[in-house]
Formats: sequence, C-alpha cells, structure tokens
Amino acid sequence: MKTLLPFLLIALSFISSHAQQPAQKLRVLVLTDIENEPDDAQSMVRFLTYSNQWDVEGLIATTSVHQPNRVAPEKIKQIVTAYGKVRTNLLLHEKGYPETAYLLSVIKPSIPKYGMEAVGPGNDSEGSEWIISVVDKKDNRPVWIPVWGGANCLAQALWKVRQTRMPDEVDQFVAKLRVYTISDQDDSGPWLRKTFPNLFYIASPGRHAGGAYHYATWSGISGDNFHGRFRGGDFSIVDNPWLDEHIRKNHGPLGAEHPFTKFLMEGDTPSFLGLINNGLSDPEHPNYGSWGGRYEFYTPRTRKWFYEPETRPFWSDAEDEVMGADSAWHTSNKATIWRWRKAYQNDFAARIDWSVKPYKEANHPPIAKLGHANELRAKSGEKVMLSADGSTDPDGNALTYDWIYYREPGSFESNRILEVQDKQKMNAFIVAPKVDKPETLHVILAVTDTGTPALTRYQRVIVTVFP
Ligand SMILES: [Ca+2]
Ligand SMILES: [Ca+2]
Repeated sequence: MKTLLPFLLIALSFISSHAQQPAQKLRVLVLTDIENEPDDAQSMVRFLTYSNQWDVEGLIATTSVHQPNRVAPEKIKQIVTAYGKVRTNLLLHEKGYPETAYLLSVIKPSIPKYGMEAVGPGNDSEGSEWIISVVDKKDNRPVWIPVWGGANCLAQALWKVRQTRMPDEVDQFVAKLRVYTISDQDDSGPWLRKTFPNLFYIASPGRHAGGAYHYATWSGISGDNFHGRFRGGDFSIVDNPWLDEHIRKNHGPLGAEHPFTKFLMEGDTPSFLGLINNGLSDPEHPNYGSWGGRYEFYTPRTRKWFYEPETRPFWSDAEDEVMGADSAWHTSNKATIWRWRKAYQNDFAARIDWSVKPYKEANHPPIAKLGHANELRAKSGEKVMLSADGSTDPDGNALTYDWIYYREPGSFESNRILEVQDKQKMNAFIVAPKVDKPETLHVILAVTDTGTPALTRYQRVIVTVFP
C-alpha cells in the first residue's frame, strides 16, 4: 500500500489541478424573483458583466415569499437591453460576451404562484419546461442554478421529470444539477432536498422571511446582519455612495441599471460569485471557499425558522476566522464572503469601466501563475518552496503578492501559528508542520495589480504533508 500511495497522489493531483482551470465554460441558469426589491436587479447587472465567462442557459423570472403572485421577465429584458448597448465596448476588453438577442431568447417566465402551490399537475410553465430542455441537451457539463428567489420553478421541472421518467433517468437528470439557493424563499427548497436526496445543493437553509437572513452566509456580501451593521467587512465599499461613484453614475447604461440599495447590496450575488473563474474558486468543492463563500457538507441542525427538519446532508454554512477591516479577529460564516470584499467589488467596478472605456483607460486583471504544480507533497519539517514566478499583467502593471494560509479548507488542524514566510514576496515558503497522518494545507496565492481599481487573481496550492 505504501508504495502505491505516491502514484495515487500523482493521479489525483492531475485530476484536481485540471479541475481548477476549467477548459470549458460553466453552464449557468438563473432563477430570480426580480422586482421583489432592488437587489435582484443589482445582481443581474453584475451577473451580465461576467456573462462572457459562462454559457448563460436561462434567465427565469420566478416568485418568492416576497413576491408570491407575480413574475417580472420584463425587468430582466430591460437590463439585458441595457447590456446590449454596451456589449460592443465590453468586447474591447474580453472576448466571449454573448449576443444580446441570444440572452433575450433565454428569458422565460415561471408561473405566478407561490411555492408548492405551483408544483404538480397543471403547473408547467415556460420556465420549468426550459429547465428540462436545458438539462436534457446533449452536453455532459453540469448545469449551475443560482436561485435568487423561490425554487418552485425548478421543483416543478423535477416533479415532472419524476412523473414521466424511469428512476435511473431521474437520477441522471438530477446528477447534472448544481443548485445554490439564497436561503429558502418559499417552501419548495425543503421539498427538493427531501425528495431528491442526491441533488447537489448549497444553502443557508431557513425561511428567508422568518429570520434566516440574520445568520445566512450570503449576507456577508454586504452586511453582517440584517441591519448591515459593520462587523469585520468594510461596509464603505458596498454602501450607496461607493456604488453611485463606481457603478451607477457616469458609467453608462448598464451601470445605471444598478438601483439604489433598499436593504443590503446584492443579497443574491453569492450564488454566482463562486462560479467566476478567478483561480480561487473550484465550484465542485464548495468547502474550498471562493468569493461566494465557503460551505461544508453536513445535515444542518433544525432551527426555529426552518420549514421542517433537514433530513440529509448538503453544502451549508461554514466558518472562517478572519482579520477584519477593524483589525479584530472574527469567526463567522459571513466572513467566508466578506474576507474577499475588496477584490470582488474592485472587479465589478473594473468590468463596469469596460462597458464604457477604451482598453487603455481601463484596468484588466493580472494572470496569477505558479512556478510549480497546484498540488505539492512534503514530509514534516521540510521546507516547501512557493513561487509566483511567471505571473503577469496585461496592462504592464507592477504586481504585489500575498500568500494566504487558508486554514479552514485543509484537513490539518492548527491555530494561526502556521505562517507563510516571505508571504508578500514572489517567492515564499512554509515549513511543513509535524503531522501524525497525511494532512492537507491550502495556501492561496493572491496576485494584485497596481492598476485602478486594483484587481486580484489567485492560484490555490494544496500541500499534502506526510509524517
Ligand atoms: Ca431575490
Ligand atoms: Ca492590470
């Protein structure tokens, strides 16, 4: 067994470093209760600035507990039309932005009824039929479904598939889905999790209108509790004055579609931030952490605002311990998002710049590269050399480096004593700690340019330490 292990690790490292740099675009289909409050429109603006990174398979207008009898596809059309006015300019900066007519063609309404009342016979809608047709395409890639409101349109699609297909066909259909819901904005989320126990599902569960948002990971996008009170994350860069300056005003027709915040900025955005190909995310591993937060696989214990007890494990809230903008340590699930706040806000601001500026007047992200593989092996006590040699910037900006020991995703239990040495240099190192059995350590390389706004890209190094 001992002699086989290195070969096995080589094989595994090949598979997972490949997974970190997907050659193919992710397929993404959004469900949104847009118009219930301004934040879905905000998220749609941000989403479209990244639409060149994905194959956008659908933009479906749904209901939710906040908007139980109405769907608003016309609002999606309005924002996509604004995108159409700036698409040519976006293409000056990155290729692949989809045709406006194509995006308009994948906007679909679901049925304007609340929750499980819209699941069952007679409740098929353009939206639910569209989900089925997208998943049925002859395409082996999974379909990522960020859910910004209720999930009942997806529930109807799955209800129908289960009514009309053999069990193994249902399993194949379910296996292609990757769902992230912003808590439970109707009663279909618990039904989906219970009825399809193998459905890939990420959520801070609980009734969205019942208090769940006080605790939900997604609120780390721009607040740290319902009132958006400052707790570690820098609130000034998600507040209306910053958004007015960098997104809404004097930034063209797409930025102008980002409405004034009523409660929190973009509560739905974490459902797709983890799908951005920035070197940090590894979407099939929500426990690795990304701009969209970090999630672990377990059965959440029942709380008073749950619809019903959870019966199965899924990807849910996980905590990170992070130094906040207030120079204090915070341990929370929201910190798994707000720790990256400056990077994701600057990235959005740059892309809104792209919608109006020529190439030379805007900033473009650096390319973070490692001088070695993403997966390394070491024995306890050995020095592990880390190198960002080869990282570049398309604008010729100077680069700064930050090697972050990301304790929580690794198997190695430690305190903060394990520090990367020379952590702000291009070449850094760690000394492999003492372990009793093979353990993993995650180190994140963050490369930031000196353009305006400063942009960051990443590489993840996973070191397996042997005794
Ligand atoms: Ca929403
Ligand atoms: Ca740059």
